[in-house]
Amino acid sequence: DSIPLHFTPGWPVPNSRYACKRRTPLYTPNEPLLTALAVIMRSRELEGEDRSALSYARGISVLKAYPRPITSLSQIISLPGVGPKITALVEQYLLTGHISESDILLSSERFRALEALTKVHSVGSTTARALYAKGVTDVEELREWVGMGNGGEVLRMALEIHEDLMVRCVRPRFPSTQRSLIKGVCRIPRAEVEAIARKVQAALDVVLPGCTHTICGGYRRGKPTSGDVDVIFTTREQGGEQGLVEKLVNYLSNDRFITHIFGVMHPGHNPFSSSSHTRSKLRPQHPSSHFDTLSKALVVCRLPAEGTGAGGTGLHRRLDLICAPRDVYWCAVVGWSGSKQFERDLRLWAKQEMGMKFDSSGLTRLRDTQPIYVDSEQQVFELLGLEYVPPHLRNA
Ligand code: TTP
Ligand code: MN
Ligand code: MN
Ligand code: MN
Repeated sequence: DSIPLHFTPGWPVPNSRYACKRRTPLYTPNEPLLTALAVIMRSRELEGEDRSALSYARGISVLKAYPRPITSLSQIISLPGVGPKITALVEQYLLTGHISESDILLSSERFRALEALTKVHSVGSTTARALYAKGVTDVEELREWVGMGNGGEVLRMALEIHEDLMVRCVRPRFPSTQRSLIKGVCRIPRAEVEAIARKVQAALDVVLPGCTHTICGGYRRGKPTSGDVDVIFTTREQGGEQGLVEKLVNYLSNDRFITHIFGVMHPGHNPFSSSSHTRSKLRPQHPSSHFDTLSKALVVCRLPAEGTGAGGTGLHRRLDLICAPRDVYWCAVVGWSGSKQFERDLRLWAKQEMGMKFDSSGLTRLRDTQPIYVDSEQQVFELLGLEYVPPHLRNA
């Protein structure tokens, strides 16, 4: 791979409050500082303090686009999105090498519990807080709670494969003292992401010839490892996608590649019909499943470790399969490539500056809800009045 992942000499200082107007490579020279700030942001998310969390997310994202080591407050004081709170925290960090609130959070029982519980698929921060209030403070206690007949099918499944998804590896960017806490999901190396996508494409070739796909998410932004695999696919003919997600999931389940199905959804189809309404009330949905109206399946897959030579490891892996109609395919690709902050600001920019609505299910004019069809990724940026930003510079 030759994707450039670092700042290069002469890189400009970020000057826009919109992440989609900035260029942000994967690696920052200010990693320890940004990690400490991210702990506070995460705590705000876990506590449901969404406005505060978003404000941290914005400030951290702007600092992530700062191309040099931050050694003095004067470097950051006039950056957009960096307010007095973050400035004070950076000041503390520059003086002491620590941010005390982060250190306190990292050793707080509540933060650790909420963080551990939300690592279980389908457990969002609201659920985690409710569980904590009932005395459930780790995944083992969650198992016991579910064993007593609580929770639904998705949670039961999520616990079943939790250990597989959470094996003993550790996110390397956290210092060793924090390792026992922040055990991330076992990340997926690029070669395995590619092997999983090949398997999906081979299945598409059988169930509906002519389909194409793009691997999106962190993989597309150049990350060496991914938390899951995000495969966006479309058909050769416009309108050919009816029933395709089901066919694909059936095929791959019969093939014993898909091992668990967290959900298959069509949020854009009859959103107000009584049946789909009832269904979404009964079944907990992945918190991220409704940020667009595309048909999708959130599943777990597994490529055997030996014999096939296909690049598998035998580990269970999370896989998102997203089906986009031909005419919104490139919107879907942009919308699922991230980063989360880049996507937030694309939507905000479209609305505030262009009078348009953008998300991964399409681009529309707000004034008359007229859909705008696109046939390349570059065109999405053009229509939004933005300079093209390649995926590896969208790590905002
Ligand atoms: P994710 O797979 O959740 O994130 P990721 O691929 O960036 O990182 P990871 O390696 O941990 O999987 O989501 C895929 C993309 O979908 C994400 O990059 C941006 C978009 N997205 C949003 O726009 N909003 C959201 O709330 C989520 C969860 C994702
Ligand atoms: Mn979760
Ligand atoms: Mn992903
Ligand atoms: Mn995903």
